[in-house]
Amino acid sequence: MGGGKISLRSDSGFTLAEILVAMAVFGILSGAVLSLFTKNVRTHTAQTLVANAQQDLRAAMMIMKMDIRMAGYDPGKENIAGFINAGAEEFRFTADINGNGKIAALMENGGLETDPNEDVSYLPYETDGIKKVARGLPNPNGTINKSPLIENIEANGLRFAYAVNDGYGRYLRNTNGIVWAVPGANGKWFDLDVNQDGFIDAADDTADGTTDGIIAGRDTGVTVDAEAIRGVQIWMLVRTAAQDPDLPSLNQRFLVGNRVLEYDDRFRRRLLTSTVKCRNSAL
Ligand SMILES: [Ca+2]
Ligand SMILES: [Ca+2]
Ligand SMILES: [Ca+2]
Repeated sequence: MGGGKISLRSDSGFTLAEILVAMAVFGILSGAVLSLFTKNVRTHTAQTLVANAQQDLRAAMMIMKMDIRMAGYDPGKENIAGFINAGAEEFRFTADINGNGKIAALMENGGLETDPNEDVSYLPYETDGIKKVARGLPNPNGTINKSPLIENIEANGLRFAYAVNDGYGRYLRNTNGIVWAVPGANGKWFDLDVNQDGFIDAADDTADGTTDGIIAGRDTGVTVDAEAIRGVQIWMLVRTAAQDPDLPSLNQRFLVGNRVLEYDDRFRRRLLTSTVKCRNSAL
């Protein structure tokens, strides 16, 4: 090594043993890096799926709430707008949004009004094996045209309950506050807080006499009248588009309106609940 130069060449070369050791070390390192990379990608994918589900859920709830706030909107006081179908699983309402004294669904000439958003339905449906929530608008032929609001909703994962007028101009209450009710088979509102402890939960499923995942409710004796609805509570339960293989099988339980839904699988789920006071609420 003369002249201060460092030779980059080695005259001796590598022995076979050195090469094998180098290859082994490289193999171990790259394996570790690859495994870390794969794990990161999988975690990232799982997080993306959850983030997507969450985002879709919030957007769907926002649209639904905007619609429901308008339910019964009747600027001309023609007494033409309100709830048409207020069920535990779906509902349909009208609002005279353009203030012309008519509702789209009531047009007698077979046509629709300029603003079809005056007659809106929310209901679950399924296409291509994917469960969805539809925002439905009427067709001129009387059928409902369903547009997907959100996908990957669980079976029974869309639920509604109602705060109603007690017949004396006040909210229907139980010992713990405002009643959240669903229509019962006998034409009466049924309070979902069956055991009257201030919460709607799995105990109410049992308190109705049968632990079957369905909260039958407590008969309030107040007759179902769509005009009596003052507020709506909405539950939506979605799952991610794919299972997460890294997730241990989870026992998950959710209270979704009048349902207690249980799962034992590798889907991640998100539940969103919200209440809306109807715009034309007299209370
Ligand atoms: Ca109108
Ligand atoms: Ca309860
Ligand atoms: Ca039950």
